[in-house]
Amino acid sequence: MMKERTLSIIKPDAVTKNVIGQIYSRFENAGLKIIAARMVHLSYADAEKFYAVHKNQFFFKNLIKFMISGPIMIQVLEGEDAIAKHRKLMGETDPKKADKGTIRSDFSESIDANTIHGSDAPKTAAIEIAFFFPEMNIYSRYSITSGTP
Ligand code: IDP
Ligand code: MG
Repeated sequence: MMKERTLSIIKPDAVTKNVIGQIYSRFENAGLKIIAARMVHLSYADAEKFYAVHKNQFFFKNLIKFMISGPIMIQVLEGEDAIAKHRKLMGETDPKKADKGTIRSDFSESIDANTIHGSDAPKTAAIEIAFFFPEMNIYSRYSITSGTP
């Protein structure tokens, strides 16, 4: 187990539904700390840049259109195994396949409007966090002296 950071995005469908707080509670109840946050309405160009790894996928255009359809809530989460913990809270990409009680099972309408993004590995987490937040705007609550998050 390791203290990690992950990038989490509450997508336009969930911001529209006004469930940011409900989703934040799930992070906190799972032991994850919100150490940076901002609301953003992405430009087409920035959404394309953020999702560049998917640019050859058939769903790319739809994904970009959806991600710029309204404001999103972006946060950095910190905690033990934050990446896997957050992915577990999210559930499968397709909400129809997501376990009951996961964010996507409870809030998502479709695989396109699937409520939440989460980094999938330490390397991508670092890249995605740096895309939205300079280090000076991240407020780690990990104590170096006690070694506990
Ligand atoms: P993830 O969000 O669970 O990590 P990825 O495979 O990284 O899933 O895909 C990124 C996003 O692209 C998904 O969250 C979803 O919004 C969209 N997406 C992925 N696969 C499909 C698909 O088969 N049809 C439509 N949209 C998809
Ligand atoms: Mg992904």
